[in-house]
Amino acid sequence: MNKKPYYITTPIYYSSGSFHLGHCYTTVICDAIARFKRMDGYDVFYLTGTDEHGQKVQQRAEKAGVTPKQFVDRLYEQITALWKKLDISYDKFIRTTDEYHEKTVQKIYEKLLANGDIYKSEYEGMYCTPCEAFWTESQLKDGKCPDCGRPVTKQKEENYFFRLSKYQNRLIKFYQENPEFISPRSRMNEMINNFIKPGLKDLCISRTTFDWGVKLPFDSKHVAYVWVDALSNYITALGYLQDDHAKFDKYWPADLHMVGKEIVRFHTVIWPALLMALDLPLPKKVYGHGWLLFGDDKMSKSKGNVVDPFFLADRYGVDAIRYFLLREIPFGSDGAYTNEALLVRTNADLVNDLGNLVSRTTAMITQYFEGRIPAPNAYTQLDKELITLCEATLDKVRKDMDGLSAPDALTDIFKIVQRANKYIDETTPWTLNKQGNTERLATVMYVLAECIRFAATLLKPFITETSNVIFEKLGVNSPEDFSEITKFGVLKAGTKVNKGANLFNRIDVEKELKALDELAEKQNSDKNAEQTLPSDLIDINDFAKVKLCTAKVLSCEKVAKSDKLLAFKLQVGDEVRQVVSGIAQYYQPEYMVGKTVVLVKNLKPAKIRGVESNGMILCAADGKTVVFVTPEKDIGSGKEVR
Ligand code: ME8
Repeated sequence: MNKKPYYITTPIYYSSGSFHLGHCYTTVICDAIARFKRMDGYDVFYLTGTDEHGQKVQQRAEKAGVTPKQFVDRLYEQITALWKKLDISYDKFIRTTDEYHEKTVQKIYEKLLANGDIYKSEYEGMYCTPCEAFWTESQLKDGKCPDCGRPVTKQKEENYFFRLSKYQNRLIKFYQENPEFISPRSRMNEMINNFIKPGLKDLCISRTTFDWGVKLPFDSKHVAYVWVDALSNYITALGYLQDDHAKFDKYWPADLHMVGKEIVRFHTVIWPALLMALDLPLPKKVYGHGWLLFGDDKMSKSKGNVVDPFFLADRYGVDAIRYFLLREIPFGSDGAYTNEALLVRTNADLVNDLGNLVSRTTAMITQYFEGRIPAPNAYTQLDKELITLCEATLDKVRKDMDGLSAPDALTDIFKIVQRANKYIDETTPWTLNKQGNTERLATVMYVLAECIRFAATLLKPFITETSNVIFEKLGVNSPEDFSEITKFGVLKAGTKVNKGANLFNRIDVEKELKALDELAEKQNSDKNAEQTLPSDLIDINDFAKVKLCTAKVLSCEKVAKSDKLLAFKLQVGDEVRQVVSGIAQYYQPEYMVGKTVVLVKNLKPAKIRGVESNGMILCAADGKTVVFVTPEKDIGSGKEVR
């Protein structure tokens, strides 16, 4: 059977700083959607990547003393390690420095030019470098960037422009005909009122003030505007305008561009207009999710309030983090991160509800039925209530996920878990055991094991590791799709369960919060201590690499055809060494004979003016003169200096 294609994208991440928990939000949500759709029978293509060009990257690289490419390579390593840690199942990772992408961006510019959508003109505007965005005076907030609140600079350039204004009416018509295109709905009004109604201005789509970007094929003094470069990734990754465009033919238009609310404007105004100009179909939906806040502020590197996802995942497990991001924040709105919220949520849902259900059930099957799932007998009305709930949940979760609401989906899945826990209290299996009512006890155990199987199957897209562990405990293979959760009664009687360790360990919230505070305090004081140190300091291990010792000058002569160089024969303990030193202007050779000098002993040998030199004589210099360094008393040659 031919599966229906489903193309989902995250934004491509800026490669100009490190990555924090806020960044993980978009990616984890898309991952859950992608995994859900795959299990639900779709042929999914999930794209993510990095946005590696632009002035910001160039500036940061300069500051770090590396080339822009070296700089973005480092961040690429970091982000792919992060996605691996968080078990992100992307099908492709695109980098805007990939050659195929750069070439295709050039072709896109050529196409826009050929279609008359690009023209050259002078531009003056207020530019926010961190956001790589031009603003008009009226769009500024208190004279600053309306998105990030940082100062903007006036920039004037002769540039190429995209005829964005030409697409204004077509855009409005498209929004009207596709009311689901911008979601949630509130963001649609925001776009129309703030950007479209005041009138769309043509867009400056080239830059000359820096060169870390895609060169325009028709004018190599200009590089492509990063947003055109970046937005194009959604089609270049599929092979658009390339020899192999099978994926483009299959997956475009995208089913879903998931983006943070601050970049909805780029995705719902500029991107569709560019696609119209390229005569391509438009994506089906752009969803602008809310922000993960820290305190009242957006979590962001520049605000210095970031939470390190590596640290959290190592400390609490990847699924605790995935679960928190997917469950805690009402989808579409902003949500605050606090350590306490994470710990409380983990304890309540993962330890108490899910962990307890699985450990109680596997323990009871182990105790009462020698670890083998028993065959059920006649179902009671109570059992049927649970069976109906299980069989109805996939449809509910599917609806939740169609609305892209992971919190609702998880709430519905956990209804099975909570109902099953309550069922244990209602049926009191320990009493049935005492009464010797094995028949009823067997049915209760079977119902519980099936409830767990339903819940674990549905949880697979969300908490990937844990659901696999649950299947190991149930003694069955982890399913690839949802085909076996339409009907109750799939588990085979006699299957051997493995109780094993707890899924999650209970966290002592108060103690843990204190420990986290102490860790944060220590980190801050370490950071402050680091900040007060000059950046060129080395530590003792660096110094220990340099081996210094005393040496006695046996002979000294001028190096032929050189005004500056003297060649020394030095006694270094038992060894005699030849060393060349540039002090001929300051010392006569005969003066040096018999003197004790300090030698860098482990310098790699070098040939200076054809003379081999094995070490370096230490000297002090003040710009006018040079003097050699000598021990205060005679101590002999070959003695360590430290
Ligand atoms: O915008 N809470 O990249 P980016 C929730 N390169 N989401 C957050 C967040 C927070 N505190 N901080 C960041 C870019 N994000 C461009 C995209 S696409 C053609 C180019 C989300 O690295 C942010 O909303 O700044 C966005 O969805 C993603 O992280 C990447 O942001």
